[in-house]
Amino acid sequence: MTYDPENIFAKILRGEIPCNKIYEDEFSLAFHDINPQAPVHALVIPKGEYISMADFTRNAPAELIAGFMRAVGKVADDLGVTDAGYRTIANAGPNSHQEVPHLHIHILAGRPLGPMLD
Ligand code: DGP
Repeated sequence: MTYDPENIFAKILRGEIPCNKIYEDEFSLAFHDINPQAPVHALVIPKGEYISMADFTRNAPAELIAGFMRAVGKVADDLGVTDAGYRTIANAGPNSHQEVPHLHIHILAGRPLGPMLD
């Protein structure tokens, strides 16, 4: 599968469509999910053309991988959910119901989330 530069998160990264931004640095952008599944539902995406976690960890430079993962933890801290707890999810491929083919980590928090697969 090749990266589709017209996917919605690529457009957000290029500033072609708006997002409700939480955090940005040279490696990543974080913003609120448009269809929140919990009181806190953020998305963190790497700056680069990566479809999935497998694509990212195979092909991205180590500095970008480290910077992106650091951003996920920082966003959780900045949102104030670290102590109460939160869930991170990165869907990949059809069985996961990945809708947007640009790697993104969901951060879900703000209520008890229940079992992993419900
Ligand atoms: P996934 O199923 O893992 O690919 O999740 C994609 C998420 O992206 C889904 O929770 C809804 C969110 N989403 C889709 N389009 C937009 C958008 O234009 N803006 C924002 N902020 N979120 C979006």
